Amino acid sequence: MEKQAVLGEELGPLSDNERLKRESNFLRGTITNDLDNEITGGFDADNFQLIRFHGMYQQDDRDYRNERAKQKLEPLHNVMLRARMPGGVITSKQWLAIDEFATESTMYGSIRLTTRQTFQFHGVLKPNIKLMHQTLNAIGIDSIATAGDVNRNVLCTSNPVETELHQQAYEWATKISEHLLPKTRAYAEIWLDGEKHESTDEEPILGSNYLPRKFKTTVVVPPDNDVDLHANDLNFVAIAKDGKLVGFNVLVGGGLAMTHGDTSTYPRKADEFGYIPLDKTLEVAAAVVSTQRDWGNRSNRKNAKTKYTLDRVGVEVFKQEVEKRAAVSFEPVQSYELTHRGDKFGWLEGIDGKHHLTLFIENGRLLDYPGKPLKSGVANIAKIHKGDLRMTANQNLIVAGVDAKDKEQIEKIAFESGLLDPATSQQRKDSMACVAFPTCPLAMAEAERFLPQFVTDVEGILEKHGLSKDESIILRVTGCPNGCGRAMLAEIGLVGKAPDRYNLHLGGNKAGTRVPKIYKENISSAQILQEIDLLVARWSSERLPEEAFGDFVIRDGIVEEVLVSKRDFHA
Ligand code: SRM
Ligand code: SF4
Repeated sequence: MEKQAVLGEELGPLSDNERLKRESNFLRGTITNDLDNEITGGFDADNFQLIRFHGMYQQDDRDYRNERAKQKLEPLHNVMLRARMPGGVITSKQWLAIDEFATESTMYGSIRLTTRQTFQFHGVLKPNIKLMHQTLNAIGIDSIATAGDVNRNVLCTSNPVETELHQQAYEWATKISEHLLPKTRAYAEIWLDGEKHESTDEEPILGSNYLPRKFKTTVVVPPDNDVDLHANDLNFVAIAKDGKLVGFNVLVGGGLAMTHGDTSTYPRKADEFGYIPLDKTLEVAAAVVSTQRDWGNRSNRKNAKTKYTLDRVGVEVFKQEVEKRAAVSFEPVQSYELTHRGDKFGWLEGIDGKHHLTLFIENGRLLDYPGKPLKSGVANIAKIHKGDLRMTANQNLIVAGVDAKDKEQIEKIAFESGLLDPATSQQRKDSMACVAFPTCPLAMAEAERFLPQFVTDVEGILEKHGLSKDESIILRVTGCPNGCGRAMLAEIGLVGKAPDRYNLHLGGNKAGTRVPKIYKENISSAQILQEIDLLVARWSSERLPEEAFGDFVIRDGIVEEVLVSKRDFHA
């Protein structure tokens, strides 16, 4: 490749992650040695990072960390696994197998649906790791590239059978995922005992040093923005003619993470590059990835994502490079509108006469709770369900493709296990949190465990100010500024700073096209509730007809609108 002034590896000394990728022999490292080492439950420094490219993170339960340290024991190392499920589609048979593995072979026994349309197992001890991969492989699931500096699980607007267009979009999400996958055989060799292929690997798209940082892709079917495209590096927005997919608008450079106190980091919306016909999709995907591969910052990982590359080199320059590499000219963006993000709960009939039941799963955590056996409920549905299941980017689950005659039985199981609860408010359905404590090593404040009671308190505030039960505010909590719960696209976003301390952001919109601005810094949950009480009182009495909370706080000048993320976000 011709040398560019903007090459990412020329921006300063390479980060240590670049060394370990280079020395890893295409992601193999010495993982197999560590697997055989029974003295520790963990992986050594480089392998600790390398297992991420195979879809796993080393963790320990933070509730017990101090206790074990006092007893002079090493932390109880285990791994979290994240599966690769483009578009979140999983069959009933696959579900029953993952349910059994979670029950029998994980410390927590749960299945956790994520904000990126897949599931995680938490608490897998070293002796069970190979068993886990082999169990998944036997049912056609892998965890390749669901973490690490690669293209992650490709999202697709949920409920693809609603129209033919959704089905086509889902097929593209799968194709893009396959196209951008690492080609190394390391995964099969290490976890599936595959044959060794010494130094035959080539990575034509990702490169031998893989990407500078994680990379995220979506396929979106407007007007639904359930996948929150502005959180993603690369987005394909479906454009249809007569109900058939003809091409995509391409948007590049979204991302939500930031670091407290570091103004060189910020959430950023994706930029519109233009429209492409369908047959250029894979070329454009590869060209965006390879441009970011070559130009992304390989010195400072805090500024390494595509959003920062775009701001460093300029959107036009990046776009022209993509055009050159993909041999395509972006046409003007075709008209589209994003209006909402929530899932459509309850039953929905598809074009093919099949029925789809969307279940609300609080925080995406499937476990058997006293009087609410949620996880068994889904397993019992899977035992009789002939269609498939779909995980949504809002951490919910769709029982898809149900025949009319099976509806009653499925609904009965859902009611009896607490998966369908008529008392669930719209506010709860529109609230979401990341995992945070006890498993996330980066958590600064509670999120998943904090959300249920917090929502109850917010429900009380809405009721007190006379808002109807159908009204809600998109409320998201994220235990640190990495933003996994996508608080940086919420109407009210809480970003963890320390135990029971959060930054309070206001002003996102229903469509997910506006980043909320900081309103109060480092306050307790009790103070946040007081603030919400005051704000909801004003919203309820002063708003325009149908005006959403996020729109009201901006119109009323309570916070300023974030127009250009970097400049306005920190101003
Ligand atoms: Fe995330 C790191 C959980 C979606 C931005 N994320 C983590 C880790 C793996 C912590 C770590 O690095 O050790 C968390 C594991 C917690 C646990 O115990 O399970 C974690 N992220 C999650 C999940 C499970 C949250 C959830 O409640 O569902 C989501 C899994 C998605 C998936 O299936 O692939 C998840 N993470 C997100 C999102 C939202 C999205 O993609 O739509 C974001 C913000 C969007 C973005 O990328 O800008 C996000 N996670 C991060 C970051 C910050 C990246 C950055 O640009 O700096 C980190 C930390 C890092 O990469 O250094 C992170
Ligand atoms: Fe962990 Fe922070 Fe992500 Fe929450 S936002 S899961 S606390 S990394």
